[in-house]
Amino acid sequence: MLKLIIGNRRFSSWSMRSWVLLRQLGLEFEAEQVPYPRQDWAAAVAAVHPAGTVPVLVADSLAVGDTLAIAETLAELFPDAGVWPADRILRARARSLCAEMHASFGAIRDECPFDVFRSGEPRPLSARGAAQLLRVDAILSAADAQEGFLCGRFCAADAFYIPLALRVLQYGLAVSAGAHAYIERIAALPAVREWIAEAGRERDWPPVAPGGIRPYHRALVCAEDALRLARHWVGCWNARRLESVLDLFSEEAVFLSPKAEILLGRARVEGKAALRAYWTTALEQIGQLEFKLDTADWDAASSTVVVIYEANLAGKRSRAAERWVLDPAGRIRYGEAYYGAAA
Ligand SMILES: N[C@@H](CCC(=O)N[C@@H](CS)C(=O)NCC(=O)O)C(=O)O
Repeated sequence: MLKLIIGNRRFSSWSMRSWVLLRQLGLEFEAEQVPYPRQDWAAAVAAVHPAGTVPVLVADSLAVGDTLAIAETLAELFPDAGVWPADRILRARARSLCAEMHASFGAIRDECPFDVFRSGEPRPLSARGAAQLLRVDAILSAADAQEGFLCGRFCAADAFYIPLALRVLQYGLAVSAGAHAYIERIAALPAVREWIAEAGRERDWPPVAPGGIRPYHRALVCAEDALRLARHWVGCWNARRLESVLDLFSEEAVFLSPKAEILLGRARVEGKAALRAYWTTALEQIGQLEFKLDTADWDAASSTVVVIYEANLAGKRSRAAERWVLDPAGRIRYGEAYYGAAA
């Protein structure tokens, strides 16, 4: 049985290429994941193949590193599977596109790191990135009008461009209608949907459609996640959507705040029901409430998010901060509010 060694489905775009190729062509294999973060990640991967990157295809005594070599090996092992098109001209085009993907588009890849769960919030590209996107657009929009793929039927070329195509959705990049039509088609492929669904299960994240609204109830893994969570929290408060704020907290959450001490006579509020009662009363009494986000940061080791913002409560503006400790499902299990100098 073939084995494919892969990284995290959320981030590992190269793993996705080989995995989707195998799956979409209906080839039998099993996937073995070396997940991040793991202290000995590099050593664990290097033990399979000295290049130390994923994916690696393991076939009997062979360990093949690198997506291009994996595609060629699969074509050799399964000559009728359609890794490359049967037509010589289309085959040359497919190989050329794969090689181009392999060697190019560095600016887009650096500026827009692959993230299955990114919501589509637009990110401006540098001039280099924008020039590369024009080339990507030309490639994707030239997909075969009848068959719908880059070189006739689905083949390695499509698998190689999938992560780039999904970045267009993840980062709200502007492309032509033709390229968009191809991207939508590729995002709907069963193998692509399966990869995304499994990415959701890896960390107990609910499955999301590519480019869909990102759910907040899941583990955070980077500073950008923390910032997005903080933006969501500020937006909920400013819209006075108390239930949406409470939704971010676990049932047993504990919250500590000097404002609670003034209002309730004790700083510590325990449990979601008590939090709901406290904030309902606070909202009624305060009248005006407006938060402006300054920054948010994330400490992976302690699963802690720190949010710095400006609070305008009943017309009194002050610098403020919150510290949230998250549970494994990404909900706030402990929160603390701090108020600083007048803003
Ligand atoms: N050229 C390689 C690139 C593979 C690659 O860079 N994979 C990333 C994960 S998406 C990796 O293993 N990075 C770890 C590292 O470079 O140490 C291929 O086509 O497979």
